[in-house]
Amino acid sequence: MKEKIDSLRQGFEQELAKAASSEAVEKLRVAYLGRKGSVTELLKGLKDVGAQEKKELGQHINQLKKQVEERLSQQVEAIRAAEEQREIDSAQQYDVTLPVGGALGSYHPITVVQRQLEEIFASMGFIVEDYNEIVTDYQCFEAVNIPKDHPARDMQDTYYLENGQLLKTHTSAAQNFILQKYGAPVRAIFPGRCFRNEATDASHETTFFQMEGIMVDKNISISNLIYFMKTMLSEVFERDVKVRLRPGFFPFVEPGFELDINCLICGGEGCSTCHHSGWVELCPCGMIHPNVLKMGGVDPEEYTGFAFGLGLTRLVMMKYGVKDIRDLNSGNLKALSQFRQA
Ligand code: FA5
Repeated sequence: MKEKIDSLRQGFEQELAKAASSEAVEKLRVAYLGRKGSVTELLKGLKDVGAQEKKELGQHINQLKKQVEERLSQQVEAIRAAEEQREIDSAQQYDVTLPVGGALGSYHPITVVQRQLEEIFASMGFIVEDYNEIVTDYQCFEAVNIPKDHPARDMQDTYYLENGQLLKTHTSAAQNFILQKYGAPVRAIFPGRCFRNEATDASHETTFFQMEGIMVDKNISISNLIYFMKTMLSEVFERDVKVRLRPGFFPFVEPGFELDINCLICGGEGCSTCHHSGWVELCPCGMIHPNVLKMGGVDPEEYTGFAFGLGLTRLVMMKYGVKDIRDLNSGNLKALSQFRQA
């Protein structure tokens, strides 16, 4: 039996040297260590030998078994390492020290305009705040006076997460946070990405940017709101643009307005961007509802304020004459490189 063990060991090593894939190694494992494998059969054969011999042979067979197990896992590891090396060798090699050639990167036009707006508002004493994209139902709706089952929720088809949180549908979701953080008086803008389950068209995307602003102080009125909106638009467009203010309903402002801009794609004649109306909804706004101030920890008897929710992506479309909002989200470098700043 001793010779049998030695010849099995030799045979195993020869076969292992030829096993070049993990499947071949697995076959070998079954052939030697499986239920009917050669080593297992040897162990079974021990029952037919005497007690003294059994002890000695048992030790030899167990040594062989251990050796086979170790060699098999060594072979698996060697095959894996060789595969990894092959992948590395075949991957494209980059020399990171080479100077940049070809296309230069540039800021996205939305980032360019957002930064411009941040500078404009900062120069008028506004803080610039950042806020989460995943928010709670309370932040997005209840804290801005849209209780559960309020019909206003239907206007914002919302992506809910399994844990009950949601992708923010509007930057107003940060109003409560800002009021709680700074109290009154406060002037703040907070740009951010918003998400809605929209049917997309030339002026609607499922992912778009807004820039919210609030100003809360003693004696703030609609005149202040109009002043800041006018200043912002004339700074961004660097020319006179026609706007109109009409009543608009949002549960978190009272009174509320829709600020529309004369469509700069068609000059007001009507096109697919403005849905053939000549006007583009750009910046709803209004005087902050007392309930919103209260929930933000601000006394509405003492303070008033305005809020606006600028459609930043649409503003970019108007500023640069982009007819279709989808071009801005496409990641199409040919389209986006046109906005590269010198
Ligand atoms: C709101 O989101 C309110 N939170 C705005 C607000 C803030 C009102 C503060 C009053 C006070 P609305 O759903 O209308 O309102 O969106 C505001 C702006 O975001 C729109 O005028 C439009 O310019 C832009 N917008 C809305 N939905 C989309 C969309 N799917 N794609 C691109 N832009 C959009």
